[in-house]
Amino acid sequence: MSIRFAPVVALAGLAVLSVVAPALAQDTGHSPQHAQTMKMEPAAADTVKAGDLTLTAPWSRATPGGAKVGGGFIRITNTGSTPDKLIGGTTDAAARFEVHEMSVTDGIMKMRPVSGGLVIGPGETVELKPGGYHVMFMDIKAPFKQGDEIRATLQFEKAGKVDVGFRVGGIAGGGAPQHKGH
Ligand SMILES: [Cu+2]
Repeated sequence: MSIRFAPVVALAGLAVLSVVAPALAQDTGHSPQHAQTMKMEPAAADTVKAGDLTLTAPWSRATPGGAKVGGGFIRITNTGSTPDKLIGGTTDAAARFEVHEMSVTDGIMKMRPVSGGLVIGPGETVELKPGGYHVMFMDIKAPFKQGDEIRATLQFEKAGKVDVGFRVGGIAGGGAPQHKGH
C-alpha cells in the first residue's frame, strides 16, 4: 500500500530539498536542478477528489465461487474543516450496497451496517480495509474476478455522490493489488 504514496513522499522530499538546496549545492558541488528533472510517477489514477474529500485506492477481492457478497476497501481523507459522512451508495454489480464495520464479540468477528453513516472528521483519514470498515456489495450479480473493476457510486452527506472503481485483486492476497502494467 505504501507504494502508492511514493509520489506524495517524493513531492514532500522535493519541497524540503528546494529549501536546503543552496546550502546543499555549496557543500556538494551538485546542482540542485537534478531534483526537478527526476522522473515523477504520474498522480495515481485511482485517486478521486470530491469537495473536501480525497478518495484513494479503491480495491476489492475476487469472490470465491457461489459467494453472494463482496467487500470493498478505500481510503478517505477529509481535508475540510467540517465532518462528512459516508452514508451508503449504489452499484450495478450487486442488489444492495452497504457500509459495514467489523466487531469482535466473544472472539467471533462479525460485521454489521454502520448505523448513521461512517464519519470522516475534519483532517482525518479513514481507511476501509479488511477486518475494519468496508463497503459491502450484497447479493452480487456475478463473481468478482481478479482484474475486474467494480464500479460504484458512494454517497456522502456533504460531498454528495462520488463514482469510484474498485479494482479486484486475488482472493487471498490480503492487500491492495499492485497496479502493474499501467
Ligand atoms: Cu460486510
